[in-house]
Amino acid sequence: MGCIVIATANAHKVEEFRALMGKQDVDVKSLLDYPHMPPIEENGSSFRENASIKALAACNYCDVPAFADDSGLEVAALDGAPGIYSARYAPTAPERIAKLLKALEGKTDRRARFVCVIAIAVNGEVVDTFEGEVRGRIADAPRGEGGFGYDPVFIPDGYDCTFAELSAEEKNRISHRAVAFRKAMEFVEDQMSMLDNDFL
Ligand code: ITT
Repeated sequence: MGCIVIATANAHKVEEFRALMGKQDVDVKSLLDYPHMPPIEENGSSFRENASIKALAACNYCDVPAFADDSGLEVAALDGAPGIYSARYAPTAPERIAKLLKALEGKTDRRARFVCVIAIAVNGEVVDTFEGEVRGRIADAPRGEGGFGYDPVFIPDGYDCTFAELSAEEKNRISHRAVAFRKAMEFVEDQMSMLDNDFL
């Protein structure tokens, strides 16, 4: 069985990736399994750059192929904010949501999208990146207990409920992460020979 590392310390992302991986014959680790790894400085200016930085750092430190996810919420009426700063918009998830709702007070345009870029690094090199998005709108108030981050205020197009009100299976069918992940897995299946780690 091969091994890969998901270059994230976000337990919710790890859980979603594990579910997306399904029952592939691969040992999936995350940065939670490498508590002594120095923190990665995410100083890129795009989701793609930050995903690449994380994938490379994890691949080099853990010495196995790495998948990294950089993701966030872009809100049209806020010119794309919080965007790559989604995790740093405020100290905690409820505070981030409160700040977002306040910034949107009185605005009728509630359009938003979640974006995810997955970077794959193998043998010290980023081999490719894959982007996924899901479009939707920001709810007037938080609803639901599932998911994480901005899920309680994000209503995907075609739905009346928030991501936090969907089952984990449904979110994992339509999310930005799921779209990017499916593209990444198509690439991996095509390019298996590049991954010298018995990956898959
Ligand atoms: P890692 O860098 O360790 O992966 P992180 O949480 O800091 O963890 P990011 O830098 O990619 O990850 O920030 C992503 C933020 O965007 C995340 O903390 C959430 O606030 C938000 N976000 C991303 N995907 C989300 C999702 O599926 N549901 C809700 N919020 C999400």
